[in-house]
Amino acid sequence: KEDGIETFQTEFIEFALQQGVLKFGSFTLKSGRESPYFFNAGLFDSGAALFKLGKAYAASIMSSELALTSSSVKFDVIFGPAYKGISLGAIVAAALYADFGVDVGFAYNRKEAKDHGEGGMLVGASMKGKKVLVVDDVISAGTAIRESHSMLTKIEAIPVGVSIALDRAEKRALDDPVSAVQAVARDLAIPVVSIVGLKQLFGFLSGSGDFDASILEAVTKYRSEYGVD
Ligand code: OMP
Repeated sequence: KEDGIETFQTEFIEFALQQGVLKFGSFTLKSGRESPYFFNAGLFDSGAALFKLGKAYAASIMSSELALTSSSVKFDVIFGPAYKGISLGAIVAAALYADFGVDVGFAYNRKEAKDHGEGGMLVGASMKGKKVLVVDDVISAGTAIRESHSMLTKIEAIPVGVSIALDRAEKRALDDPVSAVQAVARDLAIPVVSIVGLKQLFGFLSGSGDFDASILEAVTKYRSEYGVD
């Protein structure tokens, strides 16, 4: 660990750059903001990449308050919201077992109800009355995660945390004192654990020497406009 960044975090940023998951340029976000960087988790698109990604999520979860001991956790089931969260939730559940001996349930939802077969919107482990960890890719404004939370509450599951790869550490509105992730944690009263946040990402970029001054400038500007430390 150096400069407040853990080894698994540095490795994760290097890995995301190498995979082309983390890109610099000009991107329009779901919120409408123009961002100088974008994290496209869909480009973790091979067996090796998914294997490493699962390990990075598992490491971040086990080094957070979501871990009870070094081989047990505070949740019973992982929920992966459709679509992207489905594969993420599955690899995280498998990596928790492989690397830490933690065996939790896994469930996901469909976007459309099925009218035949087993029916229903949910697949996998039952979540009613169970402590649930939501696994997703990125939080910007926090819209997607709030939707998952209200769905879980409706089916009487107990959401106890959120695990994401990247916390963009952005305010929802310019006069917000807190980031969207901090607002989610406060409003839903659950921890949000990320593999990395914009702060670590920025520290990595500025310390590396591999990036154009223009990239650093654009990220610095974006961070001072929308970011929260
Ligand atoms: P919020 O619902 O605003 O928190 O946005 C989260 C979603 O935005 C993610 O699940 C992605 O679909 C998308 N996104 C990324 O994947 N990567 C980014 O770097 C930024 C976004 C985004 O549009 O904000």
